[in-house]
Amino acid sequence: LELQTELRQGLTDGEFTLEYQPVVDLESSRVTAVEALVRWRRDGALVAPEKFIGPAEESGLIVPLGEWILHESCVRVALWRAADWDIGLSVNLSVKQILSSKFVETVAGVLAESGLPPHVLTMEVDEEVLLENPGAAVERLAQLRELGVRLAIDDFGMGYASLAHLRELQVDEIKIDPSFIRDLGTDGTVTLLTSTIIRLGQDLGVQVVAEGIERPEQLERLRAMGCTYGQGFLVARPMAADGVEALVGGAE
Ligand code: G
Ligand code: G
Ligand code: MN
Ligand code: NA
Repeated sequence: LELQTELRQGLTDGEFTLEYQPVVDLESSRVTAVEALVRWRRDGALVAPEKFIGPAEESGLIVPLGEWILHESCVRVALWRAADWDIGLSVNLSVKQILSSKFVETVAGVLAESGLPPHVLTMEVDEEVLLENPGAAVERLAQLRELGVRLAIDDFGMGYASLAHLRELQVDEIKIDPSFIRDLGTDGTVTLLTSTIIRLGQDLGVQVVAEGIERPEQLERLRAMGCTYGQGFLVARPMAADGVEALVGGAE
C-alpha cells in the first residue's frame, strides 16, 4: 500500500512523464507515428511501467493516470501537427480504464480540447483487455471507434485467441509481438507465422506494425515480406518529446 500512496502522490506532484517511441514506414524510414510510453520519475530515477502499471490498475489510479497520459500525448502531437508535421499517436489502454464509467466521454473531451483529429489517434489494447470482460470491453471499444479513433491489437500473435479478436472487433492495426521478430530467420515456424500474419493484415486491409526490431537482418526480412511499418530499438528507442523533434528535424 506504500507504493499506492506514492503513486497517488506522484500524480499530484507531476512525477510522471512520457516517452515517445517512433513508428516508421519500413520502405522510406519516415516516422509516421509515435507510441506514448509512460515513465515515473521517482527520486530522480526513471521507473519502468512494469513496476507500477499493475499496482496502478489494482488501486484504480490507472483511470486518472491514463487520462493524464492521453491528454498530455494528444496535446503534444496536436502541437507537432500544427507545425505541419503529419504524424499519428498511439496510446496503450488498460482494461480498468476502458471499463471505467465515462471513458468514452473522457476520450471525446480530450480530443476536443487538444484539437487532435480522432483518426490520428490509435488506441492499443492487448488480449488481457478482451479476456477479462469481453462483452463490455468490446462494446466500449466499438464506441471508441465510433468517435473515429483507430484500434490496434497489441502483442498480436501471443494471445490465446488472436484471430477471434479480429472477428469481434473492427481493428485498424495489428502489432506483431516482438517474440516473433526476435526469432525471424532462425526459427522456420516463427518465420512462416510472421509472413502469414503480414499477409493476413494485407488481405483484411488491416495495417501491420512489427514490434521489437533490433537487428538489420530482421528489418530486411520484414521489408521483403511486405511489412509496411515497424518499431524497435534499431529504428528508434523510446525518447522524450524533444528527442523526437531532434530526430525528425534532423531527418527533414
Ligand atoms: O515502455 P515499456 O517497454 O517499458 O512498457 C512496458 C509495458 O508497459 C508495455 O506492455 C506497455 O504497453 C506498458 N505501458 C507503457 N506505457 C503505458 C501506458 O501509458 N498505459 C498503459 N496502460 N500501459 C503502458
Ligand atoms: O506492450 P507494448 O508493445 O506496448 O510494449 C512497448 C514496450 O516495448 C516499451 O516499453 C518499449 O520500451 C519496448 N520496446 C520497444 N522496442 C523494443 C525493442 O526493439 N526491443 C525490446 N526489447 N523492447 C522494445
Ligand atoms: Mn504498445
Ligand atoms: Na501493451
